Amino acid sequence: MRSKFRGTLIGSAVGDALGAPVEGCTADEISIFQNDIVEGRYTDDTELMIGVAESLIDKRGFDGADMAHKFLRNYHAWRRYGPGTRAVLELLREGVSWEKASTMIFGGNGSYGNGAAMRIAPIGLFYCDDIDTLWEIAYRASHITHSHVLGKEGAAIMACSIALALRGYRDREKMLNYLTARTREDIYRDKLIKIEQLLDADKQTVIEELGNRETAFESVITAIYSFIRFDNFKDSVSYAIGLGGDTDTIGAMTGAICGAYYGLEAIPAEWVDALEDDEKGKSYIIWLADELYRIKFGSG
Ligand code: AR6
Ligand code: MG
Repeated sequence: MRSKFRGTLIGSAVGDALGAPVEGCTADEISIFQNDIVEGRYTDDTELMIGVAESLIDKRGFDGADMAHKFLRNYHAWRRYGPGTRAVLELLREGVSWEKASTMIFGGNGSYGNGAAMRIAPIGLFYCDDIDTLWEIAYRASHITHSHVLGKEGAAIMACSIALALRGYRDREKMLNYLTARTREDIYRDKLIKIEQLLDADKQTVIEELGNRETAFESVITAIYSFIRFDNFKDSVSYAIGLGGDTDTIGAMTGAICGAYYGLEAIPAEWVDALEDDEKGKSYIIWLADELYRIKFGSG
C-alpha cells in the first residue's frame, strides 16, 4: 500500500513532466517526436498537488483556508498555470476569502477547467476508504479555484478512480459501474458508458468521443479510459500523452490512477530518474506520500 501511495503521487508528477514538452501538440505531431521527450520539469499540476498533500498533512484533513495558502506559497507562474486559476490566486493574494475567490471568474460561473481534477490525487489517497466523504471533500478542495459544478465533479470522479485503483478495482466493468452509479452529471456518465465500446477505437475517435482538452469533462474520462485500455503504467501514460492536446494534465491524471493501481515500482525507472529533484521535487513528493500513508495507517 505504501508503494501505491508513492506510485500515485510520483505517477502523477511523471505523467505531468512527460506531457509538458508536447502540451498543445496534436496526436500526429507527437507521434513524430515520441520516445525522446523527457525533460523532467513538472508544471502547475504537480505544484498544486503538492499543496493539496501538504495541507492534508499539516491539518490532518481538509482545511480550505490552509490549502489555499499552500497554493499561494508554492505558486510559480512559470509552471504554466491556467488563466482561471491564475486569476483566482491573484484574488486570494489580495485577501479575498477562499470561499469567494473562485466564484468571481468566468462571469461568475466559476471554472470547469481540469485544474481541480489534476491536483486531487492526495485526496483520493487520504479518503480512499470512505467514498461519501471523499466525494464531498473533493468538491470542497476543488472550490478553492474551480467553483463550477463540472470542475468539481471531474475532480470527484478522479479522486474516486484513484481510491478504487488503490483498492485493486480494475475489473473494467466493476470500476465503470461504480463510477457511473456515483456520477451526478450526465456529461460524465455518458462518457463513462462509452468507454466499453471504445476499447479498440483509433485515436481520433477517442479524442472526438472523450476529449483531450483542458476542460474537466474533456479530459478526466480520457485518463480513466487510458488506464483501463492497457495493462501497465508505461503503455497507459504513453497513450494518454499521445492523444495530444492537454498532454501534461491528461498524463498526470492517467499517471495517478496507474500509480495507485500498479505502485511505484511499475513506473519506468528512466522516467522516475528524469523527474526533477530540486527543493520540492521527487524526493519531497515521495516524502509527502509517506506522510499521507503514515497519518492514514498509523505506522512508519
Ligand atoms: N466558461 C468558459 N470557459 C471556461 C470556463 C467557463 N466557466 N471554465 C473553464 N473554461 P482554467 P485550469 C475554459 O483557466 O483548470 C494548465 O495548463 C477556459 O478556456 O481554470 O487551472 C493546466 O495544467 C479556461 O482557460 O485553468 C491545465 O492543463 C480553461 O477552460 C489547464 O491549464 C481552463 O480552465 C487547465 O487548468
Ligand atoms: Mg500543467
